[in-house]
Formats: sequence, structure tokens, C-alpha cells
Amino acid sequence: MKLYYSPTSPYVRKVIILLSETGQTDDVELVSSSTSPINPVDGLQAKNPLNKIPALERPDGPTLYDSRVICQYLDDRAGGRLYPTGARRWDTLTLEATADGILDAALLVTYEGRMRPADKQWDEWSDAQWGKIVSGCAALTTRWMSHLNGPLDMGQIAVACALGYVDFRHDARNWRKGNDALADWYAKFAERDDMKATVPPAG
Ligand SMILES: N[C@@H](CCC(=O)N[C@@H](CS)C(=O)NCC(=O)O)C(=O)O
Repeated sequence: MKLYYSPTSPYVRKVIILLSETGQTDDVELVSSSTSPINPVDGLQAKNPLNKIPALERPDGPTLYDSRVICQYLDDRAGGRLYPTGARRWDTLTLEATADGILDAALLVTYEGRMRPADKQWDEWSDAQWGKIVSGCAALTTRWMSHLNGPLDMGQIAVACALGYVDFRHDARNWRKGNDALADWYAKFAERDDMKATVPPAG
């Protein structure tokens, strides 16, 4: 299989950690594809019409895209460890959706600051996106701590990748304020080997 990837993409990071946790790292070749909305990578659109990473090319079917689809496919392939069955599955999926929503908002703030010309940037819009990150983190703190402290699943990995990305691009905004339990959980989770091996490089 081929994974179209960039070492700074938090959505890709979810996939790489899942590969590591399920013992499939060697089954996937990484294909460098650092893309952006205004600088799309040549050839990526043929794999994912949305021109986004991650995309997973596989021998037995069409290319998969969207990290949540890829993660569920790869977990299924490995026997289903990180998406539980039964009632807890819906919690895991909702937690992953919360994390990805934080990521989506953080990525939009990044794009606004890095890609849009300075005279066209709109602070209120970025602040509104930041509001989603604040309310997402507050929900993690008030509602999700016991799940986060439970057995490892994809919801936890997605939250760690989201918080890692907010640190990476928006450290100055301090998501930790008012989220002590979440900050403590993240500090411990970030010590895992596969988290340390996937810290995004500066740039
Ligand atoms: N919902 C998608 C989001 C993927 C995404 O936005 N990836 C970014 C890189 S971090 C990208 O490819 N951006 C290029 C673009 O928006 O054109 C997923 O979970 O895979």
C-alpha cells in the first residue's frame, strides 16, 4: 500500500500512529505529498479528487481518503483493535470527530495566517474558528476524561494528534488554560514512543 503523506499533517499522523499500534508500519510505503489548497501536489488529485492527504492506495480496491476512513480500514485489516465494538464504538467515533473538528478549525486558522495575503486576513473569522477549539477542548475536559483514561483507542490517538497540532501551529493561544486534566493527560500521552516518533518537524 502507498500512503500519500506529509510529516506535518496531523491527519496523516493519526494514520501513522495507527499503523504502528497495529503492527502494519512495514505494509505501507510513504509517498511525500506536501500539499495545500493553493499549491496542490501534481498527481495527487488522481488519487483523491479533493487533493488532500492522507490518501491510501491499496492493491485490492480504489484509493481511500479521509483519515477516518483510512484508519477504520487499516484497523479492520489488523483485526479491529482501535475501534471497539458495541456501545463504546459510538463514543470512540464521536471522540474522534471532536478531535478532527478541533483539527479542522486549527488548520483553517493556519491557512488564514500563512496563505491568505495579510491585507485580506479576517481576524473575526479566525477567532470564530478558535472558538471551536476552545469549546472542543472544554468538552474534552468536562465530558471525555474517563474515556481518554480508558483502554487505548482511535479517539485518544485523534485527540493527541489534534492537541499536538494546536501546539505546533498555535502554541501562543494556550489551549491548556482551564483544561488542566486534559493537559495532564496529553503530557503523559505525548511520551508514548509513537507520539515521539511522529512529532512534526519545524517548518
Ligand atoms: N478530513 C480530512 C482532512 C485532510 C486535510 O485537510 N489534509 C490537509 C493537510 S493537513 C490537506 O491535504 N490540505 C490540502 C487542501 O486542503 O487542499 C481527513 O481527515 O483526512
